[in-house]
Amino acid sequence: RKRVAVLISGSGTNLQALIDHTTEQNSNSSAEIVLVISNKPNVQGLTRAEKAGIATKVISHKDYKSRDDFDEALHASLTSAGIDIVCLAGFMRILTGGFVSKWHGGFVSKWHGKMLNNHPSLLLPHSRDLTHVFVLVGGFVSGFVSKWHGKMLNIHPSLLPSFKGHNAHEQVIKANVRISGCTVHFVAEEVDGGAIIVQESVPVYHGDTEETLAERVKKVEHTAFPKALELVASEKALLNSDAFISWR
Ligand code: 3YE
Repeated sequence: RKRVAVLISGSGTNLQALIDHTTEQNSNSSAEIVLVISNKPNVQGLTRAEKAGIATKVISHKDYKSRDDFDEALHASLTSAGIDIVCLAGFMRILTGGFVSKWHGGFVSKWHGKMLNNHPSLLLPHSRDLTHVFVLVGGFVSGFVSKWHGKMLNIHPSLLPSFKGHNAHEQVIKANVRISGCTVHFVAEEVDGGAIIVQESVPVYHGDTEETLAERVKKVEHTAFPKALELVASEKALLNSDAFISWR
């Protein structure tokens, strides 16, 4: 079973759905939640984790002087706990490109500076193709592949790519659309911009408020997130280096 960490900032209702799904008897889940990290102390999600016997940790962004430092502390905790997959469940921090995405540094390969190459001194006409091949293994060579590329999921309360950002329900109501829902996607550098794994829709009713809509969307979040985690943990949805998903 894949070792999963869930990152939260609040009440942890999606965390609870993930806990229920992975611990349900006969669920045969490919995932096991072993760590819950909150960037805020004393939130209800931490209590939910404790009740389920899951290790918890508070890493407050306020204790770090830069985003890179905060993300590095997250990375260190996730790595030392042997985490395979990270779920952002109501986690409200924007993560740095170095932490989440493919072509940015931050965590340098073991082999960076330790590998010698006998480069042909004559540049042949087709050497551009050779360069391309070289770029494909660039992650191994230069370490410009985050460990978390394709291993980190986020849930967003709208049908992406519409209504990105923190106030999705407000945007949905203002736009007068009649359908909304939720999206679970891989985390890429662009916030709410990564490849989509699962979406579920709900109607938007005349007279809906942010609260009534949020409540309806929450219900489908609680089925969509476990479904997406299962697809990733069982390797049925694999994120390629080109940021598209291969489905098996
Ligand atoms: N980071 C990247 N890509 C993603 N974080 C989340 C998803 C996701 C990601 O796809 N690179 C709202 C964040 C939006 C916001 O403005 N946050 C502030 C802090 C606000 C606070 O602490 O309450 C900030 O400066 O980070 C997770 C969802 C992010 C939601």
